[in-house]
Amino acid sequence: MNRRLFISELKKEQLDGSDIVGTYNIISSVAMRCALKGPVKPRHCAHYFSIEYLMGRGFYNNLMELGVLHEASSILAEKGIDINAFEEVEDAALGNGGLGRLAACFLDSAAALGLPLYGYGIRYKYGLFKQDFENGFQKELPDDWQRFGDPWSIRKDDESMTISFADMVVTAVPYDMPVFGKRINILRLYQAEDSAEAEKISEYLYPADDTEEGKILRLRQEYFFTAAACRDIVQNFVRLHGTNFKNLGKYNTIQLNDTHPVLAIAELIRIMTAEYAVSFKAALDAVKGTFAYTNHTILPEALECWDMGMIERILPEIAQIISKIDGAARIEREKAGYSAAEIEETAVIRGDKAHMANLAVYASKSVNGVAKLHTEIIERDVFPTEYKYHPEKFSNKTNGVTQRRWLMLCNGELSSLIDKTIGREWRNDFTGIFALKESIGDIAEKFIAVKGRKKKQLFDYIRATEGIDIPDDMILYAQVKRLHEYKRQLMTAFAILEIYNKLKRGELKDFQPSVFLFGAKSAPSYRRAKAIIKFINCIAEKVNADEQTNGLLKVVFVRNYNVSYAEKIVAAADVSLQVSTAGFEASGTGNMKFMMNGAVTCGTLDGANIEIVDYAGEGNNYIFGATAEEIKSLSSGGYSPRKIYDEDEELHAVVDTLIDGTFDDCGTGDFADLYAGLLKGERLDYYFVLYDLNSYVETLLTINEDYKNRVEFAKKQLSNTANSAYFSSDRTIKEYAREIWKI
Ligand code: 26W
Repeated sequence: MNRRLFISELKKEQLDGSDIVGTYNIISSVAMRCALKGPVKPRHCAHYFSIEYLMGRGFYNNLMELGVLHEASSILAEKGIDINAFEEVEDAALGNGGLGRLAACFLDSAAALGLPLYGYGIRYKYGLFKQDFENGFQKELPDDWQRFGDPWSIRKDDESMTISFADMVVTAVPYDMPVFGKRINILRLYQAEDSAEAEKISEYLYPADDTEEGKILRLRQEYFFTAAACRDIVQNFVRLHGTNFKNLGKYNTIQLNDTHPVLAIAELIRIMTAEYAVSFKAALDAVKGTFAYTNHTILPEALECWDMGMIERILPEIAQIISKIDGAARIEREKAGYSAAEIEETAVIRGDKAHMANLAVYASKSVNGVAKLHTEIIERDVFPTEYKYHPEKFSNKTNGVTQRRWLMLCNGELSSLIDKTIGREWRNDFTGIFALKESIGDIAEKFIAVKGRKKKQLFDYIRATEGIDIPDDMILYAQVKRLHEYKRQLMTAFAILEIYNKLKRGELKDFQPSVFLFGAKSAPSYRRAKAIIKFINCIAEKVNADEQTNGLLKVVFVRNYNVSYAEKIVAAADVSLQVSTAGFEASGTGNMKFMMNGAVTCGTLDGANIEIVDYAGEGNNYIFGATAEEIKSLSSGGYSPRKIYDEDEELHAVVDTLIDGTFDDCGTGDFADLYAGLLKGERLDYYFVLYDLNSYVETLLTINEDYKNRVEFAKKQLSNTANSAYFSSDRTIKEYAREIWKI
């Protein structure tokens, strides 16, 4: 980046502080002009295929990565403009949550490490909906993120591609978004054009796939971007290496982010066989050396299976190739001695369904989970046969998050405290953060002041945007993540009610004032998740209004939780709530962001929580609840939530608030349905909410007790920061680059 050029260019601009949008576009465009020497794709690189990228706001992050955030801030100040004014600008929310945000962190880390990693995805016109609450219920509003312009992307008309479906032809127009770091990588997002029908393909993120046309639209999305990306990669390969596709995997790896881009496997074969006269066998071999697959969840509904009939209707050639792959796999496995049952269990096509995870596993050179426990589960339970015959394919790559956005950018105060304590080297190599360890006692008081400042900033923001007043000195517990039953926000709601009832009965002497903060969006079609949002909003209303206790206990559900909100919350939180049913959360990544910013984890032994506690120490975190092993054995029979409900009157009372009129679900019947999910029907309390509730409440009360010794508690918090290097996506990307991509 030519910083002098940026500074001299920016100074020439006429900036009008009252025109936030105009100024935002000018600054961003100047930065782009100065930064983009037009990075050349190297001969040997890795590609990341993801149907979502949760990039968040680019402005501050990009200026920071370009090393001009400070200069831009002072130039603007001279012109009477506060650089924080651009907080108005929307996030680029082209993703739902974990898997999409991970993709963004990976691109950031690869660029920072100087590794060539090129992202491919879809440029949705409307990203993840904006969330509002109406009478406590979630309302979805369209996210018109391009309203402020999109100065950080460059449209490349000359590199457009024609993508053919049986019933329509679509133009894929690439928009290149630079990813700044030691090298500049590119996130290439395709926009569908050429007809109203075509434009629908890139109009909305994840169409509601509970309808037939929703499913077809999603299938079109998955083929649309992967076909364009494959063609781009093949064109580059042929230009650099000719048409000897045996070498394709030597110079290119394509990392598949979950099952959504798996059609790329068939498409790449189609391109080689249809356009370069490569034999199916040779194309299949080339593909096997090129793809790598990451699994991000064991939830059955996420392991996509597509009707072959549906694929045949819009992508007949692809359907044919999938059938040929299925045939080749069956023959190969029979020769390798798989039993008939094993051949069926691992089949690419089972019945009339294309099993995308099995296709990915068969045709990839690498399969990885995203945390140690998750990888054990996919090896043992999800792909046991493939693991038995090809263990060398499987590996763990524990997730990570970029400390540049999730510590340096969002918590400048803690970052400068670290600078003053151990110098600035940790900013270039995050493993240096470990040096903080021996100074924890010396800087505990300073850390308390920093945490207090971040809390005050957050509470001021909440007061201004939510109209809710939170006293600065409250212990801040945060549970911010997508709303899903397995993440158990409902269990936190019950725990809060139990604590509230104990306070009302005067049982909790010297209780440290506490505030529970929730942030979560529910999928629009997910009834129970939306019911839990309403339930928590009812609890917040009741608890916050109770004069007898609201000096001690508050509940806040912030609206439209997104990446920028997360930046404020992770910096301010004292306690990170990570309470998923053990065995369900593949990894979690919010847990790592809180750890870096000096929060203790109150959590179950699930996903990366296990590794966080390993690194930061059991004594510096608060673990409770059933283990994955216990849950697995309890799930096979013998668990009676009704028994717990009948025998524990405090628990009974809080669960009954769902049906005893304490709270009003406005006649939707949603609360009764939550109650039924726990105590009626076939899958009783499927996520073991009642099983873990009491140990959860005990753990929260222990935290409250420990917090009384604020300095000792601060040392626990700081120990988490000092031991967080492993959870940087820099470490994760180094593992992918060394062990899978060989770049
Ligand atoms: C509606 C179909 C569907 C269902 C689930 C699509 C995608 C999913 C997954 C939950 C995708 C996802 O975001 N998984 C999350 O990936 C993160 C990054 O690896 C992990 O940290 C989270 O544990 C995992 O839930």
